[in-house]
Parts: sequence; structure tokens; C-alpha cells
Amino acid sequence: MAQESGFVNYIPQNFNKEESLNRSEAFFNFLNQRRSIRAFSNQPVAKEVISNIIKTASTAPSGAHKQPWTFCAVSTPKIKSEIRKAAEKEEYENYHGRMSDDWLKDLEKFDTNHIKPFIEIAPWLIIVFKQSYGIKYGEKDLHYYVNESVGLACGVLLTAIHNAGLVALTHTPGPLNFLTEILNRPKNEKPFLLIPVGYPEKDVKVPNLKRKELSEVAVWFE
Ligand code: IYR
Repeated sequence: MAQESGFVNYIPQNFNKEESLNRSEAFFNFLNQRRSIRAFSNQPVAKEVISNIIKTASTAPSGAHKQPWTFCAVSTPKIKSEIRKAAEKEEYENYHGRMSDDWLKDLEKFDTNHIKPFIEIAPWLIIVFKQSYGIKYGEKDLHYYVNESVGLACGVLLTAIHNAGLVALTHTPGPLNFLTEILNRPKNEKPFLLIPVGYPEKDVKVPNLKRKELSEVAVWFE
């Protein structure tokens, strides 16, 4: 890691008012097109693109700048198959007893079930682990606001995926402990999200969802 000491100048972006307005509007319009996708094409994605996306996610703010995350990028078919098998086992239990009737009703509009072919079809799986603590010089290093930090990094990750013209699903076939075992992660890491990344299947359809109006999500104190 780079040496960390003292302070350096921050170079602001320096957009004028008009540029700020235009950029904020254009970025909203761009991100408003992001959708969670459950049907992928097997079209490959270059490792360099995935590297850039992970580097971008890792720019997220984190408690005491500990960056308490690990991104496992999997393209190996055998590991993807193992993950699919274990995920479907958990999802079978989720759909057949672990999720409440209300929960299942809330999911009807997505037309999902316990079968998850996209885990094998998508060219990459990014499995995000949160580090409850770090290891520095062989000693336990405290991490802070781990869930908030890793959640932020995942938001940036999804934004970077969309920016690269790719699609993803924020997938939680929980409990996720099987990922620790399959990917042989150390004790300080806990699985957080499983994110298949790639191109959508041709002519893919998505549920006709509406986003909340600004007035439903914002309260102003001017
Ligand atoms: N993990 C299951 C169920 C599921 C839960 C929620 I909350 C969703 O928004 C979507 C699905 C699955 O992935 O099918």
C-alpha cells in the first residue's frame, strides 16, 4: 500500500454552474437506465474491464479509510458451477419455507424462483466479502462501519458496471456461508453479496417498475 502520511492538495473539479446542472442531469438520466438483470448472455468480458470496475469500487469512502472489502472475481466454470449448486440449495429453502408469505408476494413481480442459471452463464461473478477486521503485520487491525463501507463500495461497483455498458444482479442467496468455503476465504472475511456481471441475454425483459418521485424520497429544509 502507498505510504500514508501528512496532507496533500485536493484538486477540485471546478465545473461552473451550468456544467454542474448539465452533468447532474445527464448522470441521473444515465443511471436511471440501470436495471437489475437476471438473464445473462455468455459473451465474455475482458479481465481488464473487471479490474477497472473493482478499482473503481475500491475508491468508495470507508471507516478510517480501512477499505474493509475483498472482491473475488470468478470466471472459472468449475467454481461457478459449485457456487450455483450451493446457492440453489439455499434458495430452495428460502422459497420453500424460510421466506414469509408476504415476502414471497412482494417478489411475485420479479417472477423469480430457486433456480439460478445466470450464476453459470454470466462470464464473471464478483463475490464481495466484508472484512470484520483486518490483519496488519500479523496483528488484528480494527475496522469501523464495515457494513456501511462495503455497502457504499457495492454501490460504486454497480455504477461502474453500468458505466462500462455491462449489467449485474445484486444477488443474496443467503445464508452465504458456502462462499467462504468454496472461495477459501480467511476467518476475518464474511460474504456480503454475489454479483454476476456480463451482458444481458438478447431481448431480455425486466419488470415494469417505477422509481419513487423525488417528493417521495427527499425532504427539504431550505
Ligand atoms: N434471494 C432470492 C430472493 C429474493 C429476495 C429479494 I428482497 C429480492 O429483491 C429478490 C429475490 C433470489 O434471489 O431469488
